[in-house]
Amino acid sequence: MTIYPVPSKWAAKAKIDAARYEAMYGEAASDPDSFWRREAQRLEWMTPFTKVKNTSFDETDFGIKWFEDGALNVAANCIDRHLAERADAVAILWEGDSPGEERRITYRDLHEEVGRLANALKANGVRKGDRVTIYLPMIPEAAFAMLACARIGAIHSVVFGGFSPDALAGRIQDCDSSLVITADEGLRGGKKVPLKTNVDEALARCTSVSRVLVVKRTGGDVRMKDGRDIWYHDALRAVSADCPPEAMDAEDPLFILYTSGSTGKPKGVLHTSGGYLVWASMTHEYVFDYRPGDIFWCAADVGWVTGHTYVVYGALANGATTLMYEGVLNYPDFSRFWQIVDKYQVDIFYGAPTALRALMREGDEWVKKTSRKSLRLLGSVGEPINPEAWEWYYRVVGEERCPIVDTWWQTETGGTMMTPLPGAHALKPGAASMPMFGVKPVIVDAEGCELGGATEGNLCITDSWPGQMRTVWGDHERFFQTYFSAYPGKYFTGDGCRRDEDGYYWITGRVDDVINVSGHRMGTAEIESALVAHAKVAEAAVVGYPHDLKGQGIYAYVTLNANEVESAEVRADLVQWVRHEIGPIATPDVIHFSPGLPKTRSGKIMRRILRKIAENDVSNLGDISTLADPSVVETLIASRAVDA
Ligand code: 6R9
Repeated sequence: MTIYPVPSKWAAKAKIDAARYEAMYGEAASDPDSFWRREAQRLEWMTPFTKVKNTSFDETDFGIKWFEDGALNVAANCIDRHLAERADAVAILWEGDSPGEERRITYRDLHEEVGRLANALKANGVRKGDRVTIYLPMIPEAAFAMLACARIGAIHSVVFGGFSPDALAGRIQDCDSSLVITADEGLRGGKKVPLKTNVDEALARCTSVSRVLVVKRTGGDVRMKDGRDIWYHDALRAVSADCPPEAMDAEDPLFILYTSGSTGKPKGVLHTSGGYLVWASMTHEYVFDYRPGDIFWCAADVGWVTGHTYVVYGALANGATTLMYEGVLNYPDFSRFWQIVDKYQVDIFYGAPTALRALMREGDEWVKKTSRKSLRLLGSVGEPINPEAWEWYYRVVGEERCPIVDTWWQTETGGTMMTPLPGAHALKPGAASMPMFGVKPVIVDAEGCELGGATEGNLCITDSWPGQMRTVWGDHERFFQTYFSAYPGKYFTGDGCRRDEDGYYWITGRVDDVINVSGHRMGTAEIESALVAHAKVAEAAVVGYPHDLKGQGIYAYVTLNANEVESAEVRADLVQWVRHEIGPIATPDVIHFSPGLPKTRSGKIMRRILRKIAENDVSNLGDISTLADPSVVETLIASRAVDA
């Protein structure tokens, strides 16, 4: 394996060099109060805090509070604070789905847009603490909506535009949103996404919603329900732009974001105001070595946490110019990303391995016909990056000039937890590398014993950091059970991890029943419950398997009801069904008809065996003697070739 030392230019100029990393890491670990008191000054507080850290992962006095007696407003920190110096600087650079469509929103514009929308929310009955669901494409209004909620202290829940009406309804119901902000249609790669129609379908099941604001994006024909639906531009016209920001306690909720876990329905991950914004701002600055004036492009959708923290909150808290792209990587062609980089002279590009693999497959010419000279730093997020994709990113996209920050983190962690810092750490392709300030990782074995030195096991974090989620919306007990009960006193990430002889961390992937498909996180249980909801399905078991492009693919074992016949039509129907139930991101790659599933005598499905068969690694299935009917395994192996 090649190791890339820190280039001397970076060591000399970066905000964080090796010595500074050691000093800051050390201080954050040994004296968190003084470290975080200082870092929190990057924000403007309406009421200064006196207490810094008040956290415990132990069951008896469990609780997570940061800066608890301080007050601030997140939107004011992302907008108003910058007006004195940067009112005319561009806050959001928006590139539409089709080349040639663009918008430039200055901080002054942003202040006006957000103030007006905040007043419109109030005029439509939204109060501090109320929940607002945002179901929008990647248009500036998505950022306006998030910030308008933050301005008045409403809690936003952004639902990715690719989710189905069913998935949307579940998320609206779970947090009892009173208002939904959507658009007539989204636009991705020239194709229309029927957002408003999806909302209509979802709301047939949601009683809590009394208002829907509809942004006109495509002008497509949509039905407006009298008394419930209002055009966004009409709502804004009716109110003033002057909306003083609400003073929020540091621990007041900022947003809920639903994410998949290993069991049950998606969890509403709750983030609060003070700690989250300190973490978002600090990591955005140090990880990307952000400098004022940089054009920063995080290619994630705001429907995911990466979009929350780096398209919106971290970038705007730092007064950056954040690029927001509505479209996809191959429209009109596979050069699009790099054309956008050239068009706006992007300095920092942050994307997902699955996108890089898709681009890599198309050949270097698409990249090479662009300049990319403006790029200084590249980032990766969402899933482990395979060394081959890393090398391609480094050599072809970055021309060996741009360090790559491979940032490991989770919806739950609020922002980057591990990464190499470009001025401090030599790069090892595929390694999440080193912990961020304040992050104390440990690797434990199945019994929870901490393992020292070069080792491999389950990744836990032993102490709180400001960006940590505070609870699962509506289910604090589930929060504790999910993350703190497996290894008492520690936060369990759900990821496997290796530490090498240099102390570098390598994320090996999920060790629970969560799979990562194209950087999208999904619970196998969710897909299973969608499958069994189909009239012809008796039972289903879903596992991940290695997929060249997606990282992991979705492999579904399906047992049909006794009177049903396995056929290509049923298979196609099941695939459509899941797409309809959850959304296209959950499309099964393989449906393997299985007359029986391998189960223990107590009826537990042996997923380990199903994973092996899906991976086509059947030479070593381990002990199958505990199965109720071991012959099921032979049948599955024999039928794999036919189905997969
Ligand atoms: C930010 C985000 C979290 C899961 C996480 C892990 C995987 C994310 C990674 C990575 C290896 C990286 N993951 N970044 N694995 N290297 N740089 O993606 O949040 O959607 O909640 O997913 O993604 O398995 O546990 P989220």
